[in-house]
Amino acid sequence: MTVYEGSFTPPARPFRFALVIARFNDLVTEKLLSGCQDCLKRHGIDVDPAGTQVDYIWVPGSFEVPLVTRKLAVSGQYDAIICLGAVIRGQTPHFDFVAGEAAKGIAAIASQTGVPVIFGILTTDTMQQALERAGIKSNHGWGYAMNALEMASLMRAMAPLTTTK
Ligand code: INI
Repeated sequence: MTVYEGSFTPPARPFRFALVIARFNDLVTEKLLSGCQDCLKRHGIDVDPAGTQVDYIWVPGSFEVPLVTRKLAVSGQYDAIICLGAVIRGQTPHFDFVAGEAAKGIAAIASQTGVPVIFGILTTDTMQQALERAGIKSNHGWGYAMNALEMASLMRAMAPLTTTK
């Protein structure tokens, strides 16, 4: 039997990532983005928007994330896509619709296209909780980037399983 797992060593053929970022609650999402970029950079990825390894796509809110992510996934250009958003409950039922659609949409895209899509959409009751997860206590953006690196690497390691003989 074989063990398949991702590694964090930069591969010979560089990875390409797309980051989809919601502007809504950008006080939070910009911090998640910084954490993400910091992690990617420290793992040898060129995060410069003018470079060839990371593309950045801004959308109005988390609800719009799946539409854009699907387009990116089917393009076949990316080893993984990281989705960043912050849905904060407040006093409105809007939260459940926005968070639910974003989660459902992202899960469906990954399973339908075979491209790893990282669910980096914080869902919290308060802005304070969101900020704590975006850098005040720890930055979940860093973890999302680690997940993308691991999944991108794992997909390449598993490539022999999908090669037809
Ligand atoms: N979008 C978010 O990303 N987070 C939220 O907390 C949020 N709330 O609470 O309303 C939110 N709404 C906007 C939504 O994502 C769409 O952009 C909008 O409904 C237009 O389709």
